[in-house]
Amino acid sequence: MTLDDRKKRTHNSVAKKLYDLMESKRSNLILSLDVTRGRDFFDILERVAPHIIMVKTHIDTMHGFDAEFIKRLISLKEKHSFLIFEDRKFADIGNTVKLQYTKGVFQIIEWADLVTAHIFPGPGAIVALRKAWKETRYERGLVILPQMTSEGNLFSPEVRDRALEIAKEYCDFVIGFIGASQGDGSLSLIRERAWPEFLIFVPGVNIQKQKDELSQTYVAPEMAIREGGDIIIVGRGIYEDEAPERASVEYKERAWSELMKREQSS
Ligand code: 5BU
Repeated sequence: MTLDDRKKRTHNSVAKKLYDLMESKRSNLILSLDVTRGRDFFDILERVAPHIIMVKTHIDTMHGFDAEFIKRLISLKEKHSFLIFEDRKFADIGNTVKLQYTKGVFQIIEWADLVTAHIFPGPGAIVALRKAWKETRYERGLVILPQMTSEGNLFSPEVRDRALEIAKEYCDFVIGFIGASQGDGSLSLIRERAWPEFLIFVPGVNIQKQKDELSQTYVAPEMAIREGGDIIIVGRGIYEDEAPERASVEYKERAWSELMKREQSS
């Protein structure tokens, strides 16, 4: 199926926008901008923004977070056409995740197009996040986790299968999955079993390294896509490079040409 065919099947407007951005920017790259100072954040984002379809944040790691940060982020989003993905990994009872999504210092629902959630607490957490979204007029979506990229993680085939079911059940809100490309076929299995419209986002992508010193594992962009990922998530491979823009172009071109190859051969 082409990206366009897949786009037509989706039930969520954020997923539609992502498909559109992929086609218009010819990119399937997300920048995971895990720098903790606003100055560095905006300096790198300004340079890399033309090449990405989304920036991924861990907003609770940002020094001096305030409303001004969000204003600046949204103005860059409008200037360069990308979406915002807060990797919050919600993992509590429904009532608590709803509060975490909508209230407090960060008020994530106000500015993040997409967020992540674990399914360990059961579907109540997903139901609650979806309910919070339905109480607004915003276009929002959710990505759930059937896998992780860290070594020794405790994810199981049971969690993977349940994630696939939950995504189908709440397909107006859940737009896809975080996938971990480990060369063992488990990511391909998710791709085969998931509806085609679901997007698979693959972190743990780095051209220089196989792992970091804190159990993160990496594959090359080509492997992430070949195994069934649609979109790669790259952090340190870009923002720690001495030329982040050049690095982002390399990741973008390698991931995009692999995706086009996959699309043509399917
Ligand atoms: P890195 O610098 O490219 O290693 O950053 C990877 C990012 O993706 C980082 O923000 C992680 O929190 C995120 N991530 C991940 O690495 N692996 C996972 O399984 C999930 C998220 Br879920």
